[in-house]
Amino acid sequence: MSVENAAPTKPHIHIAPSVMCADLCNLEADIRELETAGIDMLHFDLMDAHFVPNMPIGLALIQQSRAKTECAFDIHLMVENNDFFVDAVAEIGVQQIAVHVESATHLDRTLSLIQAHNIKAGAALNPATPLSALDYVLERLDFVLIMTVNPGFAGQKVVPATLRKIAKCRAFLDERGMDLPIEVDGNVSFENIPKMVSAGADILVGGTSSVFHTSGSRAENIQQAQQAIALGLAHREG
Ligand code: S6P
Ligand code: MG
Repeated sequence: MSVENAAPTKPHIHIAPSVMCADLCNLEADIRELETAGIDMLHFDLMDAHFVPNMPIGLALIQQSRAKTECAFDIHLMVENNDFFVDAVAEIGVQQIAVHVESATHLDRTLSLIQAHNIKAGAALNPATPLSALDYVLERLDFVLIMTVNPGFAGQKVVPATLRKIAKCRAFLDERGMDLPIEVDGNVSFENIPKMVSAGADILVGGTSSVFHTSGSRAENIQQAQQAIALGLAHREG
């Protein structure tokens, strides 16, 4: 078959379970269950109780988890001293780090620092932050993280405007010739996944409203999330 006639490959949509929503007293068992269900990326929310008023996970937990799994580690920094935490998680061995544009005084420098560690660099945007905040760091980005709730806590309801923001972000990147993955985080529920994927999301952070939903086992929830992804992709492809 010639290359022209080959069927287009479906985009691979990642589900990244949010570790702060896992059973933290039995985390190793929880990670095994997620891996068995096909997960290959874990999302760690690193908060300092200053940038956001919470602190569910610390560096020691990330370090101990590193020894237990081959999954890619996706670190979401919600801290004031970004560069300190970038160096600390780089030392542990992680694959991607997102830094909030609202907290980074020297965003370009922090993104460069992440990439200097050979780690993928992402910029995270709060719901109210405009996409234009990305304009002068595009060359430094490996992905964009669109917050669909205000950061700090699991179990919140999606901020409605962020659903159209995902589509706007995809158009914004396309217009600038940037084929970057868009990660979405916050109330990525079974109901919201089709809308988010259809709008252009590539990495879905799964929390209490999907992967860790109390209505099913981890495997059942991941299967349900995958069905929701298929609906979103069908809509995306028109
Ligand atoms: C929130 C954090 C998120 C949450 C996730 C929880 O600050 O960045 O990663 O853990 O949003 O998911 P859910 O489905 O409970 O909103
Ligand atoms: Mg997060």
